[in-house]
Amino acid sequence: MTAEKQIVEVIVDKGYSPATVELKQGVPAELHFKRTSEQGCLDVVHSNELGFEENLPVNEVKKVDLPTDKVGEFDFSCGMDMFHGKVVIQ
Ligand SMILES: [Cu+2]
Repeated sequence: MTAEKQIVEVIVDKGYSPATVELKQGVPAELHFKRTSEQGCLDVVHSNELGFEENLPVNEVKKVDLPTDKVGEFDFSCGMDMFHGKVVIQ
């Protein structure tokens, strides 16, 4: 049996696209953040609920492992909490 993994690319450019990421509970998951513009405060993405904080250099893919043990909706945002995205685990 091959290990299943959920990988979702999130483009960071004046916000997050997609802004909502849907994942299955209990299956390992990775977000691949790719920032494509120089806009200032999007250079950091973080989530207290999901327990990560990453710098996002332009045009580099930053991989973030996500816990998927709990069902729910979890916010992530830019460094200044102006732009928001969310992860929905079900
Ligand atoms: Cu911001």
